[in-house]
Amino acid sequence: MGGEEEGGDAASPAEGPATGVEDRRAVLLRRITEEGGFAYVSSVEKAASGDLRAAEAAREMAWEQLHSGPWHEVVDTWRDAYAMACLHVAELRACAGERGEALRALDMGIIMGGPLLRGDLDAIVGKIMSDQSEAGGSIGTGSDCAERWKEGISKNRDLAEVLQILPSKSLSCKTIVKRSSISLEAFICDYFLHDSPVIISGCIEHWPARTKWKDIEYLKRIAGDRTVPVEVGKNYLCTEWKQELITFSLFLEKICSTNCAANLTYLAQHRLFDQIRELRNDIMIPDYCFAGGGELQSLNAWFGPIGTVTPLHHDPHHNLFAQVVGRKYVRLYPASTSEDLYPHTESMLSNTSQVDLDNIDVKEFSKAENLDFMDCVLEEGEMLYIPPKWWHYVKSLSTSFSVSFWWSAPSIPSKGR
Ligand SMILES: O=C(O)CCC(=O)C(=O)O
Repeated sequence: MGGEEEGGDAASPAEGPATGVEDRRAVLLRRITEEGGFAYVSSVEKAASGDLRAAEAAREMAWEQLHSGPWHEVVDTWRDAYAMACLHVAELRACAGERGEALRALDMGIIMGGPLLRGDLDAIVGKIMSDQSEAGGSIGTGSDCAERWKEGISKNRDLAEVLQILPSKSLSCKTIVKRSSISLEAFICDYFLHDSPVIISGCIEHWPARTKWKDIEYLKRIAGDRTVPVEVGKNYLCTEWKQELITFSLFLEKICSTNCAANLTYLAQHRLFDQIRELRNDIMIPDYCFAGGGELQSLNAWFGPIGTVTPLHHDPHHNLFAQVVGRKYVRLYPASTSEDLYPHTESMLSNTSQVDLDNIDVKEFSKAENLDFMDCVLEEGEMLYIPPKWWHYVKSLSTSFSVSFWWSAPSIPSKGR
């Protein structure tokens, strides 16, 4: 995994290595001064001598900088500045016994902040979490929620029921090949080099996640008080769709109480395992992700109730998509069909199709209607290999927790079949 998590030394060579937390903070304050952030620096200096209001003010100033333009244009210095202000807020809140507020500030620093102070944020999270477990753990789940949770992950709808909630023509064309625990060599020769999708079963039985993530009390205990980003709404193309930051406990309750598509809460494409180390320990990186001698780019969590939809889109990386809890329907179209899938024209959405598979407008998108695709119900314990640029649409058929492993590999001419 990338060094960005370690909060290591990001000082420029001229500044020399900044090894301790005080050094890192001093280097950063110098850079912020160079950026003209005098008011921020003055607030942080007051925060360092115990002034919580000044710490909050510094955090607010850095937050404004993060939102002053497109995210990719925000300079690392201000992302690091945001993390530093979060650290001050968290330290002062923790001293005042406000554990929940302190954890929230730390998670905000982890999610939105830069890499320089990442190790420092993680260290304080670790300390607060271990103090809590010594003091006696978290609040239990109400029996209603526990019942609904069990039903959500265990109820297996039959095919007729499943077909009712899937796009038309689902499971009627070509299904994706399924192989059991194949060797890395077979994966490379038969699928990876041919840009060919495959379902691999029997490879993640030993992951602690397979049992632990079905236990709502376990999830609450290790992550309940942590703040996570979630998506709310039918899917990211809908106008009422929004993103929120909520505690993991509240998110689990929302999974138990979800009953309408417009209100779905989905923890989607989030680097949860960089943020919550205990969850990272429950999974392993499959050897298949080293195919092509490339580099692992990211591990993302996809966790939500029945009915979540990720609209038809493609990604630039190889993807091994592990279905850890529950089942999902996945539909794939080869990269070569791009033109017939009417990608959005604005750059932010150019990897997403305008075609709504749940309700195809055949007049406007006539070429999409009769395109060949491959699909499957990805069952618990299976992994699906999605080659780069292949279009995919995903719908959950139960409460579902999946992990995607994205990796890049030097481009190797694909061998068509
Ligand atoms: O599970 C989902 O909802 C979508 C997964 C996905 O798009 C991906 O792994 O790239």
